[in-house]
Amino acid sequence: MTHYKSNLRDLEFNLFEVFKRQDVLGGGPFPELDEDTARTILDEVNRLATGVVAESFEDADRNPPVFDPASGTVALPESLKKSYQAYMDAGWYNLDLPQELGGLGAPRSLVWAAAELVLGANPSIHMYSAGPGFASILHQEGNADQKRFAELAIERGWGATMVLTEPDAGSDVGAGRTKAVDQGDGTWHIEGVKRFITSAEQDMTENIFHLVLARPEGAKPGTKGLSLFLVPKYLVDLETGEPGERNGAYVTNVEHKMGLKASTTCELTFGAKHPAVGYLVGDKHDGIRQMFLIIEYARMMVGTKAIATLSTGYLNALEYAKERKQGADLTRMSDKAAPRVAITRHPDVRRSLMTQKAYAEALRALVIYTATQQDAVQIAEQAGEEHDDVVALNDLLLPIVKGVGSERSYALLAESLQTLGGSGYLQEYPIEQYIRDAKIDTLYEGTTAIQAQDFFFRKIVKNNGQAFGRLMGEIKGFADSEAGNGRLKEERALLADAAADVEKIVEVMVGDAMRSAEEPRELYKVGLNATRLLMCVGDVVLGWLLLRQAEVALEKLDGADAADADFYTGKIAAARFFAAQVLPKTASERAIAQNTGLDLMDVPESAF
Ligand code: ST9
Ligand code: FAD
Repeated sequence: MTHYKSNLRDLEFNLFEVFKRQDVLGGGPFPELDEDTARTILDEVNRLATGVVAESFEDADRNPPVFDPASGTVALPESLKKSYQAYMDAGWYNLDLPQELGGLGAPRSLVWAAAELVLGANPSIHMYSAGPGFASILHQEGNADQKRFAELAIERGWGATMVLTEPDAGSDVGAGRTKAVDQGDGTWHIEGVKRFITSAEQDMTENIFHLVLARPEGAKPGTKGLSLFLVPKYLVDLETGEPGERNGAYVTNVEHKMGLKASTTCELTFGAKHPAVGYLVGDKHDGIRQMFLIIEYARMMVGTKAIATLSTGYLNALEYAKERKQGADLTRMSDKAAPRVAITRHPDVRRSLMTQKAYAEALRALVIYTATQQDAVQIAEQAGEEHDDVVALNDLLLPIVKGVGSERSYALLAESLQTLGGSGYLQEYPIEQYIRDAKIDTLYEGTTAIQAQDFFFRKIVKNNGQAFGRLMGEIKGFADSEAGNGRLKEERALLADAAADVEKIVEVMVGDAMRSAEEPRELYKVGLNATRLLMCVGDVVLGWLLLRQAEVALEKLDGADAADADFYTGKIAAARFFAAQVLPKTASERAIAQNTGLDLMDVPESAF
């Protein structure tokens, strides 16, 4: 038994009962992957995840990687290496690689369902195993030599990193000072110091390649002056594939962190000892666009990691609550001889457990729903059909997956811990580690504030509200429909009210943004409300997805066997609970947004 409690039943419910992935499997770009094969893959990944992958989760936290400053190397704990090797040997990193690179080219809905299992079991294993994925982006964007490099990287199992952050360039990537000097022979020398680089050193792969944003001498300021360079740890003979000379990119520090300790977070120094040779990706200066191909994937990964952790946190809490007896039933509180009951009988524990369940399952549905947009992109690309609409919807959903997924999961993991009382605080149970490991999800790959601004300015305003309008149209259409056949009527009304609230918040913010053309300070109001909007839209989307699940569950409840009946009853209960207890909160958020003034911006810093 490991710490990890997966929820394969719910993943399959989303894939096959709600989002009907069997309709896209077996055809189009996925001719060889039918529903049975997809279920077998998930079973197998689940077996690995709950077994050997999860096995090193605690040990690698208590005995984290050790950095040797003299050699700039890191020794990972043996337990983690075993989990990594078993996962790589099983080959499931291949799921989303394109077929031309030896992958399965599976639909993204299946890819992210499988990813949830690994990310919930041991997130650093998923991150260390990202080399082939990075290589596929290099293959897509690179020149002929870089394509060859990418093929070698996959064949030989090299690790990889994404390298943006510097001490003075975190959220503000465009402030980066790392320099690229053209050597005139097709190579560049990279000079500078990057920090917080995940997986930049480890002792599990024969090579590591860094994808680095650096500014060519004389290039313009900001993100648009950055170019993307391939900087391998060891230079490679492209004919033989053998790593040769050590390149001048060295890890000069490994951070000591709150959680996610198994994953190395490194300072990476270029060109201090000897030149760090880099190759301009695709021979063109288009770095920020190229890097965002990786960032978009990584943001989806971070959101999925967060919700996977909440789900196992909830299931651990639930198991404990069913066993733990404490106190009498509330209705017999004055009867000192009344039998002691399991804490699941206490209304407040039920409130907490159902909040955890509703969010964990709604967020899982959000990940799979978003992934179905990515399936649609894969299908349209193969058919050569126009697919701008689906891309825009996927883009709109990404900050919700990342921003809302990470914030809600972190907050609710505290509820999971609370369910265990004082025991939750002990390392005997996994929840304190879940909380420490999940905090990073609100921070890296763009903090929540950055997700919120991306959501409003880029995904709503720059898109002229088109994707947002379509999403809200679908939600309002559902609210007005007969979904649930009369049995979800009140919940649909609550959804309609909440949808109207978020539309009003957007209207207020667009008004503020427009007025800022005349009065620049009005833009502060947008900044004050951006995270509020993201979280409110998140709740509306989550409420809608739970009600869609409840609609399916209501249809299937009659005639279901005992286990399924419990599952579907839980679905309906979670949707009703969320509609009644969470959705009405958008009304007060709307009132706050409408009343937002500039007072806060006028408070002197010295008064804080
Ligand atoms: C990090 C890593 O934190 C943590 C974990 C690592 C784990 C590694 C494993 C991950 C797996 C990866 C697998 C590989 C892939 C597998 C594939 C499988 C087949 N969307 O608004 P502007 C672009 S890393 C798309 O003016 P500013 C766009 O090109 C560190 N593109 O921005 C745009 O031009 P245009 C993470 C976007 O004011 C251009 O940027 N750090 C988007 O110059 C400029 O846009 C961060 O995330 C977007 N949403 O800069 C930094 N947004 O407009 C957070 C921008 O012409 N900070 N572009 O199209 C930000 O995001 C800032 O908002 C900023 C602002 C830097 C973009
Ligand atoms: P800052 O940008 O200084 O932000 C500080 C605070 O100010 C935050 O609350 C932020 O939301 C807020 N803030 C900043 N700017 C604004 C604004 N314009 N509007 C509103 N609020 C704002 N980077 C990589 O390149 N590669 C990696 O592999 C990688 N892995 C990481 C792993 C770990 C464990 C950690 C901790 C970080 C990692 N990072 C990586 C860096 C990570 O992406 C950054 O930490 C993150 O983008 C935030 O930057 P910062 O830490 O400099 O915070």
